[in-house]
Amino acid sequence: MADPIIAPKPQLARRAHIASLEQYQQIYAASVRDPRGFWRECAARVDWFHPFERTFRQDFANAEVSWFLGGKLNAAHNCVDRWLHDRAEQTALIWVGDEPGTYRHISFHELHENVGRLANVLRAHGVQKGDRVCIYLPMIPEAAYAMLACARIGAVHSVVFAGFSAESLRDRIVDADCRVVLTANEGLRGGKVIPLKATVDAALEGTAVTTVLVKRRTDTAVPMRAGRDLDYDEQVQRQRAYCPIEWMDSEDPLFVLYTSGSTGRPKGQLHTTGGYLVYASYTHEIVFDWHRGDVHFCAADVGWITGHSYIVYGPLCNGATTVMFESTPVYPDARRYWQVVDDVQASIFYTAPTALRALVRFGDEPVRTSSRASLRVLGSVGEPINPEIWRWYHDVVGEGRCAVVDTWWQTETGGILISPLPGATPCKPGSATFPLPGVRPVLVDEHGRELTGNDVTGNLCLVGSWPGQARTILNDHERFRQTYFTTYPGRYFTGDGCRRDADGYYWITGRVDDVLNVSGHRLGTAEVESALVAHDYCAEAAVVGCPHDVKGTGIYCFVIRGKAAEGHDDAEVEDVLRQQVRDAIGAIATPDRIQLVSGLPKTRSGKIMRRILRKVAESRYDELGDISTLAEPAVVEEIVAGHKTWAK
Ligand code: 7RM
Repeated sequence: MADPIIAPKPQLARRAHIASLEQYQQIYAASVRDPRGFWRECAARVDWFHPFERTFRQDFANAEVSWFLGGKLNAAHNCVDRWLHDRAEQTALIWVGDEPGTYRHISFHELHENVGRLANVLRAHGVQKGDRVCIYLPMIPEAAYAMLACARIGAVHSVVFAGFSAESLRDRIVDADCRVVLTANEGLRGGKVIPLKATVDAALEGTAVTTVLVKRRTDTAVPMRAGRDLDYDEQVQRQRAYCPIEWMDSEDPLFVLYTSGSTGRPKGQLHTTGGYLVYASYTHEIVFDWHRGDVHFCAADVGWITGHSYIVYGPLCNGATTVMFESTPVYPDARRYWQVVDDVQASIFYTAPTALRALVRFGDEPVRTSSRASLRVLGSVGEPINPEIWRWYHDVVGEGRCAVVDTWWQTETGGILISPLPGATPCKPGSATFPLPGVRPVLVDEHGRELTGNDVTGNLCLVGSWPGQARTILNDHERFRQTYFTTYPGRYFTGDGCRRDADGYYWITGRVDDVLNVSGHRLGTAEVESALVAHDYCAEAAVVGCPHDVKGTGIYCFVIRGKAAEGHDDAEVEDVLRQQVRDAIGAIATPDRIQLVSGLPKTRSGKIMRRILRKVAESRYDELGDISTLAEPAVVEEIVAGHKTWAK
């Protein structure tokens, strides 16, 4: 049966930047015919201190791309100063606090002052162009000030999601060699207190950090180490509001952001100034069909790329009003998002399917109590959106009037690559539809052969660079090249599987590597495994994904007990190991199931057959395939039996 198609709403098309499928197709065709011309024109949307001389250079064999060469600009100038002449009193940032009804409106003028003062504080503490600064803050305006203050003076920010553990934080601080950390005494989310400063204290042992700036978010006094820790407010009060701008080369780094891969520790993806900014602002405008005056509400956390590109840089670079939401979708109850939408009169709302799946369980009533009349565009990001959830988003949240944009992209891509456009694209629920202008996806089979034509399934690659592409992995360019450019030479490999249907629509099928997508967050199975084996209750571990109603993918761990676990009952061992993973990585990595086993399915050469474990975790016992090559085929029976008792 053919998939149903939802046509773009005429009332959206009437005023849209890209207002019909034909117009999209024309722009797209022109963009791939003449990428240099297309991106040169596109780059005019940002303010250049000095114009660029060359649009781009690309050498995928060496994993080298550069954009807008020779140009000079500053991201904070573009996000703040640039708007002072005509919208100084317009709200730049609406902060939505954890407690319902808590709002703060920060104008571009105030944003300028806050960023300037903080930039001067950083300078006063020796931060110079190119230095890395770690930001471990909750969702408070200071997180945006911190990012922009770094950008203003040419420092490279490394935002670490405030849900990560001390150990994860330390790894990132050490890897990026940060000397300065910005944090808060505590965070507040869903009425719960998060002890951020205590986590920072634990993380800093043995690092080179000299300065910690501590913002007071709650009334709790926290221990401050003399000579290292400083009160944020005291420091900014001492500085003047104006801080001169450091003009950056297009290819000077703007930020590093860590993301999980299939092997080893998370990698620091490095984004540079010119290309990233052009791409974040362009995609923000066309994908959400943003117009001046629209309030943009992206419910992500600034600790992820979605927050970087679509809370801070994209919207602010367009002079938009952007919302920063400190709370959760269910605090104090499931009406919260829609209440905020009404209160701030949001035109655009952007979240992950996992949040929608959690809300669907409460039925339509919590949605219906709100008006939502201000909404025009509903975005989805982070994981495939099930067609039923897409429908609910469209029919119930959007009351059939709003466009739903299922946006596919990655930390590495800097911005959205495949997505419908509100005024132009006929949608199929569950499909991210078509590539944005200037983006060239290809599907390849396991031999690297390009699958041309439609109705094909393969691995998703990109040919041709786009300005938002990450330039390298911090301190490890070779790993960058290996990971993304060697599997299919001449192409960037995304790690995702994808189908292009008979009508040319793209359907992302999920990761084809050992990366799990848990509630829209990336997690390497290898990371969870190393956390487990670091405990002496665990001798060996294999981690795979399992279906999960809300998270999309859950974390399923097969564990062989360590000697130290002898004499402890199963439940206790499981609890200890579950806590171990939380402590090592953070709450987002909490295992959904730990199954104690006496052996793991291995080949005779000792390689764990994950394929089998994946099938077991999905309850697909009939699809285990050939297990005769296993060293001990009998362990499979035990594993299946153990899984059945849990999954029944
Ligand atoms: C923005 C972000 C990237 C991975 C990516 C995919 C998955 C993201 C979608 C999606 C299906 C989508 N960055 N993914 N968006 N899968 N449909 N619309 O999420 O680096 O954290 O994750 O997320 O597997 O490779 S990320």
